[in-house]
Amino acid sequence: MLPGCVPWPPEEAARHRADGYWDDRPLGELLRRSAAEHGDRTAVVGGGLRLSYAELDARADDLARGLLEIGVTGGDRIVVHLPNCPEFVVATFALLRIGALPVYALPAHRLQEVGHLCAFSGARGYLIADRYLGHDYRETARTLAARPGVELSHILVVGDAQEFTAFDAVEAAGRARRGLPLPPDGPADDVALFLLSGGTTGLPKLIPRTHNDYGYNARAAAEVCGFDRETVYLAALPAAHNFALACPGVLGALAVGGTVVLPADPSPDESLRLISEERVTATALVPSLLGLWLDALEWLPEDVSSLRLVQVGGAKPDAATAARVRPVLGCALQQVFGMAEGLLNLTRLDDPEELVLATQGRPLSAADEVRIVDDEGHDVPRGAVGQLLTRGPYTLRGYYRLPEHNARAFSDGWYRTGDLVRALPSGHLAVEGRIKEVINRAGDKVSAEEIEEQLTAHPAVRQAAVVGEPDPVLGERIAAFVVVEPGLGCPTSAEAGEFLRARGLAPYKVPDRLTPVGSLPLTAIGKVDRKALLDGASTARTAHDPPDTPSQGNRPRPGRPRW
Ligand code: OOB
Repeated sequence: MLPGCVPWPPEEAARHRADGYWDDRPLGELLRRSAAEHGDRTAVVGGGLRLSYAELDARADDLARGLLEIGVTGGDRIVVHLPNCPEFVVATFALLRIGALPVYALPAHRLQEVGHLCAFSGARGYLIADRYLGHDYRETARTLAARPGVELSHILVVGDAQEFTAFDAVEAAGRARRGLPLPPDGPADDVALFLLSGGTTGLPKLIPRTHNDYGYNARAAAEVCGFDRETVYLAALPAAHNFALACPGVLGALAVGGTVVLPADPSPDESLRLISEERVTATALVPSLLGLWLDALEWLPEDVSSLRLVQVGGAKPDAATAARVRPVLGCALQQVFGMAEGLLNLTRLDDPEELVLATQGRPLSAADEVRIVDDEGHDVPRGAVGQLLTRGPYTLRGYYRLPEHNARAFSDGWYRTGDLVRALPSGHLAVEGRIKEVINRAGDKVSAEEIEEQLTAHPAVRQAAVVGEPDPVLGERIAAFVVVEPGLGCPTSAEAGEFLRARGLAPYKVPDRLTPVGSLPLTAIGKVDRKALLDGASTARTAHDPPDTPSQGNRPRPGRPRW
């Protein structure tokens, strides 16, 4: 096991093998098997390309050999910062095949997040697109490369590489070495890749996912969703996120010989166009994006009759939006309550409609263990709300290199999710809230602590507290309360946003609203009382942000969601 990662206890690992959950096959082989079986079928469509399984498999091998040639080796961490494009898939399998570990950054991440990921993971490589949605990733790479503590030996660029290494050139070098053997696979219970946590602490934590656990995750999710070689999966959300990567997502579709369609941008127009052109059968959305699709379909003439399944997750959809899926999209809705840490809950295709509409699903695996506990850690009576704890064959046993945090977040292998849920007699869970200090803004998880730290870096801000307040479109929006340094003026929302973006913070983390306060309310034990701030905010809003004032900040406009 890679140092800094926590393995499953040997007896549990043995049980997961004996019960058939772990198959001891490396993830890089998933594509090899599908290529052997479905070589001529289309694996990936995107970026103007249409790759068969045989082509995709060969490109992954070429890149693997090219990476070895430039000195990338097993165990190296490579931060993958790509939008949804065929190169994302090629790179994923190439890295897996040489035992290098992808660390998946989201396309919206900027210098702050990527700087942390590179330094914390000890990354040797950074893989980017040249530009995407107006952002030049080479500028980020340039700044990063000059930073102390970041040791990037390889910066690879898809597109115009400028002074960096061209992805295409590395692949071409590998193509010239076709036939040379690739290194033998490592043990399948070792780490295959890193996902990012939704963020309860200041900066994203790294979640090690092993070949065995992630392979099972993708295969089992594909089975529950009825994926097969006829499946055409549209990755409308970033493939770097667990939902679109393996729940069942890109990996689940490729495992069964289906086709993965990668849109050029996340707008509903592009996705809906592709659904009609490629006869897409399944996709995954966050509730806010689903809302945009449903609205867009009122005026876009696209034919979505090929759709069989729309998964909705990442945040809880409101009942009215969930109920519109079948009449407007003409397909089944599936609610998915998942987390990069592991546990996936899904409604089943044959569940009664009331469970599909009103719950966030039940655990994927018969081997998933869930407990719902009160503040003292005692199991609540059936049907009562409590914190969800879980362990199982694909839920992590510890974050990467965070022993102190792990001591709090886990007990006896149980992961404390920070989510408040209620169980129905059927075993389905309804998400009722959360105790972790995370804002779920349109499915993007934002750590309150991280934004507070960033805001206090502003010279005029002495203290800051950040809370999520209800928003009809985003689910929650980011409200910041700041205590200003005596004698200095409070920055406006727009100025604070400008300041944070200039510091390299991902745009989706910029507060939607900023309110100056004389002091921060405290709880009895002296913590910032976020509930009091929220309650006060509903009154304060009339004073600072009348409802007819267009919202400052970064509310996504229809047609340009952040995901
Ligand atoms: C997914 O993963 P993450 O890691 O970005 O976020 C996990 C957190 C959960 O702990 C929960 O707080 C929230 O996001 N969440 C939901 C939800 N799905 C996730 N809250 C309410 N209702 C839901 N349906 O978000 C994720 C990973 C895999 C599949 C789907 C979503």
